[in-house]
This record gives sequence, structure tokens and C-alpha cells, in this order.
Amino acid sequence: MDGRSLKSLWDERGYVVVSRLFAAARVVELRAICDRVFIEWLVAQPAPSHAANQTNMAYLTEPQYFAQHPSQLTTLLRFIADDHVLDTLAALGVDAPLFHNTQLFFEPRDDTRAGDWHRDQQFGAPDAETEQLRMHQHVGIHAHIALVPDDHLEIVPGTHARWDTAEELAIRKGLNGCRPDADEMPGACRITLDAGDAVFFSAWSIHRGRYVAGRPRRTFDAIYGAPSRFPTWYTPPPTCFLEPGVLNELKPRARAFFARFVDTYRERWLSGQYDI
Ligand SMILES: O=C(O)CCC(=O)C(=O)O
Repeated sequence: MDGRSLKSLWDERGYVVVSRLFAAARVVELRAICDRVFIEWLVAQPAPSHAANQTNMAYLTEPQYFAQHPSQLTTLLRFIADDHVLDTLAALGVDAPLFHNTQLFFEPRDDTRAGDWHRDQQFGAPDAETEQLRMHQHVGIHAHIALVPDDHLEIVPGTHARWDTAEELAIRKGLNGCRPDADEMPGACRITLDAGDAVFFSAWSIHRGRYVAGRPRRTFDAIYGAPSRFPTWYTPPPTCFLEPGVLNELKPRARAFFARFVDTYRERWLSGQYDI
């Protein structure tokens, strides 16, 4: 940090790095949960050796991972709604954050590659107008929390707040002979995290990951939004949040945070209208 407020850095760049968001002992605790869930996810895949070359898994709060480890679910929820996380989101201007989802990024087994440049709102969007509407009507913030040192994420600063230049668009959409995984994205910078550091970045900014086989990566990603009066294009699945008593052991602030999530989506979950 260079002495400027998180909010001014955020407004300018669309990302902020928070060093030592979690102390070493808490990183060990979160990593133990993520490692166990990761292994359980991997062995449950129809083709584990293929899955081992993916770059991330999602929905770490699924109840099946915690049937034998109920207290770990509470611990995981406490991390997602930790005071440091919620305080950072508030400092970025999101006072009533809405939980969205979790992911764990890991190193591919043997398939090193660069990911495609993208904005998260592009997925399933039929045209640029839809992408731009989503950008303006909704908030999407990733909190990447490194559990081992991680320099795999690249972001084009400032793109959270503007549309693509012609060159960016050509790369992102693979037009005019450009490749979406091109090395040469103008202005891109690489984010470097130590274990326990976090980067909060706008899901709407142009970004991508690089995936390096054999170099351990364990980055927990929690995704947050904000309540919006506009209809969402993606309803996250309920995972554990329809289980009775799941929030009982949380402190009031964390419980209120997840209650907002449950209240937002309960009806859609109960009628089976959600994405997976
Ligand atoms: O950190 C990464 O590997 C890329 C993250 C990303 O593209 C995303 O979460 O949308």
C-alpha cells in the first residue's frame, strides 16, 4: 500500500492487495480444510487424472464435504465472513455484501498453460450491451486469499470501470487473429501474494490466471456481490445454506451476512431455480 485509501486505489485500479489479511496460524487452518475438500472433490470426479489438470474447483461449502467434519464448516464460514474481509469490503464501498460463491485454485498436474483473458460478466452474455449492463447493475468482487505464495493472477488495472479498447477486445474475444490467452495484453500487471495475503479485485475487470504444473498453488477465492434491484443472471446453488442450524455457531455479524444471502435466494432455491 502506498498510503492512499483502499477506496481510492480500488476506484482507480479495480483491485487492492491486503498484506497479511490472515496470520500464519489461520492460513494453516484454512489450508487444512481446503486441502481436505480438494482431495475429496478430486477422488469423486469421474476422471480424477483429468480433473487434476483443471485449475480450480467451486462450491467448497457443499454439505457433503462436512458430514464428518461439521465444525470445519463453521470455521470455513467464519473465514468467508471474517471481520477483516467484511471490513475490507466496507472500505471498498460495499457495506452490505452479498455472498456469492467459493472456489479453490490449484496447480494443474502436468498441463502448464495460460488462461484466457476475460471479464466474469461475459459468460453467457450474448452481446456487449448485456455485458455492459451487468457491469453497471451489479457488483462482483473476488477475494483471492493465498494459502501458499501465488503470482498467477494478472489484471488490467482500471478496466473494472471502463469498456475495452479495440486491442483488449480483440484479445478477449479472439478477434482479428488474436488469441484470448495472448501474452501481450497492454497494461496488464501480475499480482504477487505471500501466504496470508489477499487481493480483492473486480470480477468485471479484464483478468486471467496462468497455470503452472508442479508449482503448488492453493488460493482460496470467495466471491461477493451486493444487493441489486436488477434481476441477476446467475443464482448460486444453496450448497449448505438450507441445512438447519448451519449459521447457529456464527457471531451476529457473520450470521447476518449469510442470512442476507439465504433471504435473497431461498425462494429460488426451494423452487429449484438456481445455477450449478
Ligand atoms: O486466479 C486465477 O487463476 C484466475 C481467476 C479468475 O479468472 C476468476 O476467478 O475469474
